[in-house]
Amino acid sequence: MKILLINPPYLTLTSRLGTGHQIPLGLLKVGGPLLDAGHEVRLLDGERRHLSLRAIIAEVKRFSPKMVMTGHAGSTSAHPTCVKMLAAIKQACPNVITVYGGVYPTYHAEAILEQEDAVDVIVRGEGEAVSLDLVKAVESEHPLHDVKGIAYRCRGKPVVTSPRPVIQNLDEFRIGWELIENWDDYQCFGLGRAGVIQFSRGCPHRCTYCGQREFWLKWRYRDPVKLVDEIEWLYRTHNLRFFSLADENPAANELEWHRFIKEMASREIPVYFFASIRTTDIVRDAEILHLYRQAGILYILLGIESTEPEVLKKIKKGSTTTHDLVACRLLKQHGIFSIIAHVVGLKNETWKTFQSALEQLIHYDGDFVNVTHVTPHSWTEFGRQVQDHCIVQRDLGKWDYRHQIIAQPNLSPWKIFFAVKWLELRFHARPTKLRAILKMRDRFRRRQLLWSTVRTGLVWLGEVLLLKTTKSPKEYSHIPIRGLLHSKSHQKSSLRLQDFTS
Ligand code: B12
Repeated sequence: MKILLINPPYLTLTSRLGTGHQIPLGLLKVGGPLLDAGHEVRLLDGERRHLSLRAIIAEVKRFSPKMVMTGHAGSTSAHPTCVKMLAAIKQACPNVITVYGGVYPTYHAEAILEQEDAVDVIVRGEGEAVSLDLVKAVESEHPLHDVKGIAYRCRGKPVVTSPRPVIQNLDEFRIGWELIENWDDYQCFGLGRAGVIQFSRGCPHRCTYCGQREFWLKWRYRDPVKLVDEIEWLYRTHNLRFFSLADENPAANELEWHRFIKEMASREIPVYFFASIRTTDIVRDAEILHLYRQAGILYILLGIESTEPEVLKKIKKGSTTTHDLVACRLLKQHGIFSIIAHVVGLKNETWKTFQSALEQLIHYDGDFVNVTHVTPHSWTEFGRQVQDHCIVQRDLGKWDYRHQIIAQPNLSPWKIFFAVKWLELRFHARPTKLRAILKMRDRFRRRQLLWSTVRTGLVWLGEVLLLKTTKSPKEYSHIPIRGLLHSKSHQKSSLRLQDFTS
C-alpha cells in the first residue's frame, strides 16, 4: 500500500531558534515496520520544511497515497495543527484514509472522532504493531473492530477497540532511517547532524504531573549492544554527530544502563548525547560519571521541577533538594552540562517564591534552566486534581509548557510572564556566570556554553516579542477547567470534562 507519513507543520521557537529541528522519531518508528512489510512509504516533513497547507496538499496529490498518517511529539499543542492539516487533505483528496497517532489522540480518541470528520482512524498507544495490523486489515478489507489498539467511526459513532498488549521486545521493530531525505535538515546544539533514538520506554515513577508511565505502561529497554551498533552505523554511514535520547528515564535499570554507558565508552565513537536523567540516578552513578563523559553524554536535563521540599513531596517526585544540589555539582565536576527543568505553578506563586527559586537555582549552579509552566493534561493525576481551577489559556496550541495555563491567585498572567522572564534572565545573564564561561580554558566546552547561551537568549527574546502580538491573557482568566465543557472554542480542541475524569 502507498502510505504517506506527514510530520505536521507545527512550528515552535524551541526548534526554530533553540536547539534546532529534530527528526520525527515517532513517525520513523511507525514507518520502519511498514517498509519491512513491503509497503511503499514516504515521509513528508512539513515541520522541517515549513510547508504551507497548500504545499502539503500538492505533495499528497503528487504521491497519491491510499493512507496518510500523522502525529507529533509535542502532541497536545500540535493537535490543532494536525486536525487542520487533515481537514485540508480530506477536502482535497476525499478518498485518502487518514490515520492519527500519538499521546494526545490516544487519550482523546472518542472526542476527536466525534468532532473531526477528517480523522478516520486513531492509533492508541505505541504505534509499530498496531499500524501493521491496521494496514493489513484495510488492504484485505477486514473489519476494523478486529484491530486492537485503534478507534474509528462506525455508522457515525466512535468505536474504541481493546488495547493491544505492549511490545515485549523493543528490538523487534526497526527505525525507518531511510525515510530521511536530507540528513543536513536535522542538527542539534550546533554539533552537526543529529538523530533522536530510544534506549527505553516508560518510567517506574509516579510523578503526578506526567502521564508517560501510563502511556508506555511498562518500563522496557533495547539490547544495549544492539543500540550502540545502530549508533555506530548512523555515525559511519550518515555522519551523525549528536543523539537525543528520547527516553523518559533511561537509567531506571542500573545494570542495563551501565551496560549501554560502558559499551559506548569502550567503542570511542565521536558522538555526543542529550539525555533526561533523574538526579537520584546521577547521585547513584557518582562513581561512573567519568564513563558517562567518555560515552559522549554532554547535556543532561534534570527534572528538578521545584526547589521546595514540600512541593517535591506533593508531586511524588521521589527526590530531595539534596539530590538536586549534589547532582548539579557532580555533573559540573565531570564536564557534563546540566539543564535544570523548573516548573512554575506547582504551588501558589508569589514574587517571593520566584525570588527564592532563583536563589536556590543559582546555589545548585546548573548550567542552564528551562522554566516551564505546569500543564493539566487530562490523563495525569495532576490534571484530575486541578479540575476546579481556572485556566488562563484556552488555545490548545499554546499548551506547550511555554505558556501559563492555570490561573494563579496571587499573580496575574502578565506578572507570571514577567516573573518567568526575569528568572530566566537573572539566571543566565548573571555576570559571574558569563565571566566563568569566557574564562573557561577548555575551548570545546566554552564554545558549547556560548552557543547554548546565545540560543537560549534568542528563544527568550522571541517569546518576549511574540507575547506582544497575542491576545491579552486577561481575557481568559476565571474560566474553570470544568467550564470548558461548555466552551465552543475548546470543544473544537476536543477537551471535555469526561476526558479529565476518565
Ligand atoms: C525528543 C523530544 C523532543 C525533541 C524532538 C521532538 C521530535 N521532533 O521528535 C525536541 C527537543 C525538539 C522536543 C520539542 C518539543 N517537545 Co518534546 N519530547 C521529546 C521526548 C523526550 C521524546 C519524544 C519521542 O521521540 N519519543 C519516542 C517516540 C518513539 O515516541 P512517540 O513520539 O510518542 O511515538 C510513538 C507513539 O506515540 C505512536 N505515534 C506517535 N505518532 C504517531 C503517528 C501515527 C500515525 C501512529 C500510527 C502512531 C504514532 O507510535 C510511536 C511509536 O510507538 C518526549 C518525552 C518522552 N520521553 O516521551 C517529549 C515530549 C513529547 N515533548 C513534549 C513537548 C510539549 C514538546 C514541545 C511542544 C516543547 C516546546 N514548548 O517547545 C516541543 C515541540 C516542538 C517540536 N518541534 O517537536 C511533551 C508532549 C506533551 C504531550 N503529551 O502533549 C513530551 C511528552 C514531554 C513531556 N514531558 O510531557 N521534544
